[in-house]
Amino acid sequence: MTKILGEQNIPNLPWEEKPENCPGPIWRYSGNPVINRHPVDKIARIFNSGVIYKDGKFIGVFRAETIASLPHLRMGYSDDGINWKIDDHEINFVDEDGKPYRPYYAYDPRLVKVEDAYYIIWCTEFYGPALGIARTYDFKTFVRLENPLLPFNRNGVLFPRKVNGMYKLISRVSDNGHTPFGDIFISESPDMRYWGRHRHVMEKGGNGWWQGLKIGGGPAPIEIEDGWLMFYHGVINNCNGYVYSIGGVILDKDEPSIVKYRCKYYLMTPEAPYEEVGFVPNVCFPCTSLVDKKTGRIAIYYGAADTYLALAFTTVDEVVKYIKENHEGIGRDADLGR
Ligand code: BMA
Repeated sequence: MTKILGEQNIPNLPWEEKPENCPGPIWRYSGNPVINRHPVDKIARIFNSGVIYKDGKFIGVFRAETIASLPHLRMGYSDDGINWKIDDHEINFVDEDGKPYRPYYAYDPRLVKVEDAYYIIWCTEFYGPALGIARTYDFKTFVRLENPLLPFNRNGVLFPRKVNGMYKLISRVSDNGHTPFGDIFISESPDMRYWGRHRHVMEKGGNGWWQGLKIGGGPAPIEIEDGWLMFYHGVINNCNGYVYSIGGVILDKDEPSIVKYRCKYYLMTPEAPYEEVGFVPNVCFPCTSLVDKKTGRIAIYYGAADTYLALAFTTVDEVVKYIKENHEGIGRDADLGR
């Protein structure tokens, strides 16, 4: 089995074996969607969301959209990662000086444990879309830190540990709207406050068209013996609009701005009815991958059609093999990117 570093044992990770007729390396949970429309009073949809395993249970930081279509973050709790009890209120942040802080909007949260703290990184309003970041130790007090990067920016993802003594943050430079471009960049910080040494990680494009318009980070990278296994989203623009698929890449362990292997095929693309039909059709948007270190099983939580939270499965062995066997070097991906 591919050696997995830095992850935990999750004996109750949601899981189903691969069905026989599955064409790709990722398969959908047969009970999808995990969270359906109108899960809580005055909430129309929950989709692109962060999930973490803590003390034998699952904690979610959800992208929830009100019935006025305003996105905000709210928490949920689950014993099995499938049945969720969702808060009836949004997360209340405080600033570092203890004053209440309420982002005008907040969406696409990633939830990452780094050292003994849990970080939420989301898209926030900062004279345009930019990355917001907050820290919690207990999921009761959420301290919003100052925005790490300049606008316009989205899809911020922290690495789960320091690399060469520095915290690492993936991001995707964007515009003020639905961004018809975008590559993945990485920045580093000694203290989660000052971010610099920005480098280019990987570019849109390649021989196939599925990631030809833009790409963006997904769940926090998983540390394996070959480097950092990372799922991301790739977007094609067709006659009906954008289509979001899930891609896979392995970044260099010590210098993650270098791509080692990148899969030329998508790992999963909208094909199920709940991915093809919804508030925004044809979207698979992964924000979480939970790994059971003992078995190598991976559960991926992804937003489906900007309407549902859905779940898919793979194993570290299967997906790493697939990425390596179908590697495509794209543009200057293998460079340091500075
Ligand atoms: C992106 C983000 C995501 C969303 C996707 C598809 O720009 O806003 O939250 O899932 O578009 O609408």
